[in-house]
Amino acid sequence: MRLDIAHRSRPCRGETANGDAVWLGEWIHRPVFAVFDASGHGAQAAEAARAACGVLDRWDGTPDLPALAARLHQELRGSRGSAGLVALLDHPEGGPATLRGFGVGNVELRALDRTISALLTPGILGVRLRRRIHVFEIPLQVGDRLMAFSDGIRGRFFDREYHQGLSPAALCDSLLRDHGRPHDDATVLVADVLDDA
Ligand SMILES: [Mn+2]
Repeated sequence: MRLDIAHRSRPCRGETANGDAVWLGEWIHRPVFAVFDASGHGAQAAEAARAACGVLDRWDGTPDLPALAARLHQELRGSRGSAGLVALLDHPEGGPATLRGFGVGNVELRALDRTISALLTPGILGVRLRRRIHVFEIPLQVGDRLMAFSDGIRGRFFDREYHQGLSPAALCDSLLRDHGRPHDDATVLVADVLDDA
């Protein structure tokens, strides 16, 4: 099982610096994606989002999500702070595939045509975070479509009609065009779950 991922991000109207950011990587053969939405917008927000991505760049790949959340919280101290969602595809040999992750603050994760329970933890990385974060585990099937987005994307776009014929990249473009709020940085990441073949 693998993920076909596309993402788009743009700053709010009147800004060149983007306080949202996407990070993609691989930890010990597990694909990982993250979306950050730093508080506010502009240069300081962009700095916080960059700092969050830097933490992931330096992470050694240990799939310990509470430890990663704690590290993000610690390293973002003194910055504007950031909402963030981090998720990885766990696919043990012969076992079921699972998307495992956490979200702090307002970065949502939804699936097309099915309800998933990607429960978020309230707080702001770098500003306030409860001791126990919620780690979600979502069983995945080939054909699933996942969407992670910052609060600069709003609206109802979870019915199949809207998605008809759209690749992950085309869907990202459509969502920014149709559902992006002009006065907030906006980011969307789409991941289709595909067979290895
Ligand atoms: Mn935002």
